[in-house]
Amino acid sequence: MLRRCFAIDRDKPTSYLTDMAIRPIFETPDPVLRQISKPVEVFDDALKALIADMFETMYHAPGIGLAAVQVGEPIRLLVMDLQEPEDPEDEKSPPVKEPRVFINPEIVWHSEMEIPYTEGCLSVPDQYAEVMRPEKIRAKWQDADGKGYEEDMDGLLAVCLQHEMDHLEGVLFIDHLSRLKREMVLKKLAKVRKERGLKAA
Ligand code: K1U
Ligand code: ZN
Repeated sequence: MLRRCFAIDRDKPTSYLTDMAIRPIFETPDPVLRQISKPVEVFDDALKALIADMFETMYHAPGIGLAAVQVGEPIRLLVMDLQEPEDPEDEKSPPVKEPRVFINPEIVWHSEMEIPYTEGCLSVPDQYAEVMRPEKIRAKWQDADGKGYEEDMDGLLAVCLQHEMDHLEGVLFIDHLSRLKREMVLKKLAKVRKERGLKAA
């Protein structure tokens, strides 16, 4: 079910922000997640409305990233907000909101050096596992108006962008695990789902 809500500033002439919705997130093993997403060619209000819905959906989940295909739209669009604590020394300090949109993203360079990070995914709910990825990347992308950007990234920003870009190729973080680890994660997921089903009954 979609929850409709109003924009914060009702006087703003941004019609696509006035009727944002939390969309259902597709979960593994749904074949929707295995599609190859198509490039975005039209930067219109419908695209901006989808972006607004994706932020609403990501913050509600909650998550730090979301690819359009996860809400059933196989286009090369993803949103992110790492929501890192204001004070890096104090995990409990309020998160800094930094919403970012990446359209038609490409990795133009990556380091040889790979690092591990314990990843999660809203399409593999409540499961976490260590994935190795290049430590540093240089990415280029477009914003919601089609303007181009290029940036060097590392840390969680680089990890999350690579994870979200995998979604555009129909790849999930569990695909990076050994068969044994992947089966363990999927078994745990099935157990959690069964328990939740029993609790809901
Ligand atoms: O489903 C997704 O693609 C979103 C995913 C992004 C991600 C997380 C960790 C490493 C790489 C990519 C998530 O947001 S999972 C949930 C999560 O990590 C989180 C949720 C709330 C607060 C902080 C983190
Ligand atoms: Zn994911």
